[in-house]
Amino acid sequence: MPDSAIEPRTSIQISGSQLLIQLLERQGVTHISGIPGGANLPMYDALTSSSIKHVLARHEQGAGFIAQGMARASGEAQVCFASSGPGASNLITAVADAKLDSVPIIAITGQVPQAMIGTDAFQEIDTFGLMLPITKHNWMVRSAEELLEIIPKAFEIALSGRPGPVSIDIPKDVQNQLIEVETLPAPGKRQPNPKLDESLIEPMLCKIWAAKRPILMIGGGIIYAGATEALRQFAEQLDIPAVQTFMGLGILPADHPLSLGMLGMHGAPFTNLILEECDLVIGLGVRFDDRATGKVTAFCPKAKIIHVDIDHSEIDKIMSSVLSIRADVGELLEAANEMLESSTRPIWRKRVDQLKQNHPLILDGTDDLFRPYGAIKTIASLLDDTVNITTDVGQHQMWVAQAYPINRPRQWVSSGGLGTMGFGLPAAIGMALAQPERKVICFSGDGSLMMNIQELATAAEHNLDIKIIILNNQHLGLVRQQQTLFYDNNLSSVKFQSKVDFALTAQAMGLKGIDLGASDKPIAALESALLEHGPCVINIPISETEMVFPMVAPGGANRDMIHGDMVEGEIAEGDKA
Ligand SMILES: Cc1ncc(C[n+]2csc(CCOP(=O)(O)OP(=O)(O)O)c2C)c(N)n1
Repeated sequence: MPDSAIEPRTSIQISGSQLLIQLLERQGVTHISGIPGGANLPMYDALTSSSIKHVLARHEQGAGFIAQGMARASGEAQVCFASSGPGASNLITAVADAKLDSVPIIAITGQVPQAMIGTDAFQEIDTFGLMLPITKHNWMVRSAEELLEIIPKAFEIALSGRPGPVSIDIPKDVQNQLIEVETLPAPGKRQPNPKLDESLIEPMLCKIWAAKRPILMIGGGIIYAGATEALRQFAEQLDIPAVQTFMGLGILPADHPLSLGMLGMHGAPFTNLILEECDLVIGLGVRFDDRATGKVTAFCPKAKIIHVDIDHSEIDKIMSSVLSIRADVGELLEAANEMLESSTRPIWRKRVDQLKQNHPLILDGTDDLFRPYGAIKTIASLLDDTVNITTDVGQHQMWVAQAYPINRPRQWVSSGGLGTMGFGLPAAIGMALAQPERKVICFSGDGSLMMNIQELATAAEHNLDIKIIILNNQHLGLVRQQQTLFYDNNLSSVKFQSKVDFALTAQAMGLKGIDLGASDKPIAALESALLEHGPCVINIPISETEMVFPMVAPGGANRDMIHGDMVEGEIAEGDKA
């Protein structure tokens, strides 16, 4: 249609809330998770005439993690709503979690009317101040007109460069303000990355060609950049083995010949030992988190570091590099792949294989459904790579990271940086909403699930295809493990004295719940629960004495990892708190 045929938009009066919803629709938002309350009622009023579906969470933290699950699965920015005061403060943990794991969410909160700000009004809290240190950017909206600029900008900021959360606090009078709107702004989009300095690629490749024992350290930045194919080509052409960070699981399929699995605190012995010997680490989209590096001064003692990251504040923050490139890792790898001469490193590859054989990851009890690795391996064997995986936080999270074959990017969603118990279930809900064609398996613990268990009702309400597997040790297992290893087995407040019947709890919330411990044919019961559509809680009792090994003591060097067969006296005194 020629421009002249476009009808000029007749200006109409709309409220700030109606404008907000229209702007969100133009951004392509399909779902918003949240909870209404006094200070955001106008937003909910406007939502009833929108195409956007609302997902009524049972707690605002759940709403935040539902938005995160959608964002982590889709790579798109996702929105959650909360009211002022306790609604906003309940969102905080999910926003902070998104900041540490670079997840683009947009937290929109209601606020008391501007005239009442600072009066300790009912449900008044300084949301702007609270959100400031845990977001990429945040706003307090002063007039409805400002929304025309702020909403597109919020999407642009959340998605551009290193993704992350933003927050928008909207006082109730701004939501109710009537304004004339003639034209709506263009939706906010991911901005192009800063131009890649191509002159740095050749020096980088020269350092890599000159290295005898190089290792790729690959992380979440590669997944967020959509660069897994480029990475695979780069690694294969140069014949360089790769360690994956916790956030990078899935970049290379678990059985790829160059994959060395996860490094760090609960990495395989060979993975950490290979890093002791390498002479060059090429860090791609990683932030050298302490759970990955262990004691920084002891990390990769013989290696020089090359670091590529989109966020310049990560460069040389933890590890000093001999060469750093601030770039989108996908753009860099594609440009580098054009310039590659393929090479092989038979001697280094042989040494890597030798370390792999001599220091394997020992997964005890894989043939027993009622042991951690047995449960995880059995579940993996009954499913395929189409399923999405979320976890909560604790031993179960690390067992899954070690043993479940994560074979594609964005298949694996777990709280890495903040380590938030209560993440797994609402994140699974978000993944199921974003990708309803995929089944979601949420591995949880009996401690973590309790932290957002109310969202079982949300999963039931939407009949989502989520299976919540509880590796139930009747304890806060990972804390118990630390007390056992580092506090002379002085167990303090880690046992749940009263036993929760999770299968019955699930049923009470409107979904299926089974307890494999009470089943005559547990594997058959598991299989049938996994395969049928719909939400289901599957309780698997395990012993509280199960441990996740290897383990590097907090603050310790990766080389000093503690193994399952070490006896009490072998744990260094320095590792004990
Ligand atoms: C919100 C929150 N509070 C406390 C912790 C500290 N913490 C880490 S792991 C853990 C125990 C987790 O227990 P459970 O979910 O049962 O998993 P398990 O370790 O037994 O597999 C605790 C309390 C945390 N990570 N998050």
